Amino acid sequence: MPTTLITGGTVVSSTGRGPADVLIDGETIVAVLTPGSTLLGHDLAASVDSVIDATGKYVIPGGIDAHTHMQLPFGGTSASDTFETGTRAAAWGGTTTIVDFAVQRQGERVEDGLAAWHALAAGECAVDYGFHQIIGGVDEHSLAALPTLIDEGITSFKMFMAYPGVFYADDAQILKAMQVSADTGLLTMMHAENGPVIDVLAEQLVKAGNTDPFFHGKARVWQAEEEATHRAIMLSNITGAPLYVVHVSAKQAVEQLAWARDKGQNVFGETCPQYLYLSLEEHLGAKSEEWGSFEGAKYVCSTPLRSRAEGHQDHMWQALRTNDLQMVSTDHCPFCMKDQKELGRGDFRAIPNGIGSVEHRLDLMYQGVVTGEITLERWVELTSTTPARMFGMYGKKGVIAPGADADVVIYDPNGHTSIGYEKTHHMNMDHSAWEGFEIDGHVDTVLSRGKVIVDDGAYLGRKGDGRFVKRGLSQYLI
Ligand code: DUC
Ligand code: ZN
Ligand code: ZN
Repeated sequence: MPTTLITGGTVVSSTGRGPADVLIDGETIVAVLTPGSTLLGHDLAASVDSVIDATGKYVIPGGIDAHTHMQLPFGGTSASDTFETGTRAAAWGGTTTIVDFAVQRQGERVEDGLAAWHALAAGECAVDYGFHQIIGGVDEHSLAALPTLIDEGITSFKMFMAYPGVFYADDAQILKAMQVSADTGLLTMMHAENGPVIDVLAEQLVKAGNTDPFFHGKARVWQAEEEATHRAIMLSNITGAPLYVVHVSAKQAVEQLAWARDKGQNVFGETCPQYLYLSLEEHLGAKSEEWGSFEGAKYVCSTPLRSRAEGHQDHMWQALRTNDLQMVSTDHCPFCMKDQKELGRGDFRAIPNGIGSVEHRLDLMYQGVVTGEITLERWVELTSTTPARMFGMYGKKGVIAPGADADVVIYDPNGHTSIGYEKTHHMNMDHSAWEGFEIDGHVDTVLSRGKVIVDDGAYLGRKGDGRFVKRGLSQYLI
């Protein structure tokens, strides 16, 4: 097995930082050493197959993006990144594991939905990947299938309180699924927005001629997110199911999560870079020469971008500091403007929901370190360590320690990254929602299970490098 020594860097974990050398044997980290350590009197650097000089740089565990949607069918089209293109873009950005969502729709067998997702991903991925299971049709068959997922290494499933007629689950269905969650330890993930209310508001807006992307945000009011979050919490309270609320964007929803957590409930939440940086006014309401007032379609996602004037973005950063929110994922769900977002010209309801960010999450969150929103250690915790613990991968993933997979990022705090479609873009999209963002840091080198897959501006990996990760039950529960 080839051996590698990463020397001279500062190893950063969720709990601290310090100078250390990292010794890798094949796919695994075997030692974290005081710099300059020798092995039985031998110079280590001279004994290994390769040495990576990380002087002046941070050495961190590879990023884990626990919320992606490669190739997701949505609104009459499909997310534009394949597992091949999306995981390669993830690698460029220092994300070495993704957890994507296998889909089961009403009337379909869970096993078939899962098998279809395996077929899409197998042999295609640049980095390791796991799955959550979307349950789009809660019925006696899907409920019976849920416990069998654990042996498949799928220990979390998502339901939707939004999208009536598509993925929507009503309270009775959610209650039944949560009872299975409580019995088995499967983690219930929730899209918490009151879909029936949103659909009425959206229809009224369109009838009144308010069809621009901006009104996507107007229809998806924060009250619908707060209410659904509260309801999900109460259903979790009744059943004892552990609950993880995805893509939280409203400060009032965070307050609900904080309230439940203060009472000792196993309730967790993630937010996404778009809810930290982008806003209803500036982005959903954007206009451009090329797209006119349809420019905002680039930013149509659900939950929606929120008003900066109402203070949601600042509240998200605060919640990340106080652990009212535990993680940052991307909800990577890319669509091109041409032929995809364009489907919703004249009716915002037909714009496929999603933003592509899998490539930029580590950088965007590092900028929060630079601006003082979070600490360096919290950066690692939010983007790698907690995702590993939350979704049952910790030990192998999310940490630089003996026995862990050698998923390592060497990050240069003196480097710079200019995000832009023409400059640093590898996602399969015809635009970037992050155009013009400047990051005071740079992903220099990425190792995935010991193999250097990105180095000095070159991609050195191959499709098929990534393996399916069988996950255990959550390691984050109270
Ligand atoms: N929810 C997601 O998590 N992703 C894409 C669309 C949605 O509503
Ligand atoms: Zn969702
Ligand atoms: Zn999603």
